[in-house]
Amino acid sequence: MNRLTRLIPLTLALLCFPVASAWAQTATVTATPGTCVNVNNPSGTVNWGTPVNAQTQDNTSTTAGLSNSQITNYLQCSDYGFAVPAGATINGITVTVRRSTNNTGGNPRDFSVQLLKSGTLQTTNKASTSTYPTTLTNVSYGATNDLWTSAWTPADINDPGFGVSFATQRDGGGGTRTISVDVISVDVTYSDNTPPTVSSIALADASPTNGAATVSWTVTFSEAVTGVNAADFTLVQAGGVSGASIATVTGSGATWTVTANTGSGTGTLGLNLVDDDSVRDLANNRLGGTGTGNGNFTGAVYNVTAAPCNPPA
Ligand SMILES: [Ca+2]
Ligand SMILES: [Ca+2]
Ligand SMILES: [Ca+2]
Repeated sequence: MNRLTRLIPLTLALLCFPVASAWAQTATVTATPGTCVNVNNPSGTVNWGTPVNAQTQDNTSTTAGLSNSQITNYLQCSDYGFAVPAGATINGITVTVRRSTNNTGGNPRDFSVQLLKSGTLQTTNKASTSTYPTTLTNVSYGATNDLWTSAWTPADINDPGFGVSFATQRDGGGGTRTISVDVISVDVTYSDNTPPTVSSIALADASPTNGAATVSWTVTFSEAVTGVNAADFTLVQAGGVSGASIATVTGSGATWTVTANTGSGTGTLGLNLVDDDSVRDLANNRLGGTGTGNGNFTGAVYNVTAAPCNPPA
């Protein structure tokens, strides 16, 4: 058998069996910090100006001016707002720093690139010896399978004290070099085999409805999901209510809002989620697990009433 004929049966086997479903589902989520501040670096002396400028990629940077062989204090960014689901396994962390120098003389470069766990500096330092370029450029540290020699739980990643500590140095003298950092973003890669579920479908408006033309429900899932739209819901009209219809479905992450026109008549109006497997978590697990119907949920019910008539003047 030549090599090609050996490969064909293997290729067909891979095409014919849904082996991927047996593998861990993974997701990579990206965030920018809610907080960036100066923190004392025992080896450094130079503060970062306007450190909040490192919170957003907008070509507006925090800057530090380094003369001779100076070292900066730590630019520490945290409060990334991650919402990695409980039960997930953290696989890797990638830090991306968008930085530049106004002049490459004296080799402006990293002093330290470290992670913060609950605000505590972790020991692994991924500083590079590469000279910064003169235009803002992204450089990444870590990988989708690199934990920086620490153990991480979803709670560690979601903690406001999770973040990055960054400092810069020069190797030589001559003039002052202005280092710029536009943003420090973080990617977290995790495995998640737990399907999302509906946690609640709650009334967002007053009941009885007292003549309201529209009412809304707040739909809360067990974790962030995508693929939520009007086709995932049915209205349950009872009593004398008729002609009700779903108007809008808005939201993101774990919290969504469904708004319906109340139609006409007096009675009750409920909202149910009907699982068609379109709703998935960020690791592509289907609502309630693979299969339609296993993620169904019966929501709260409004008493639909007309506004009371005003007494004659
Ligand atoms: Ca910026
Ligand atoms: Ca999940
Ligand atoms: Ca399902």
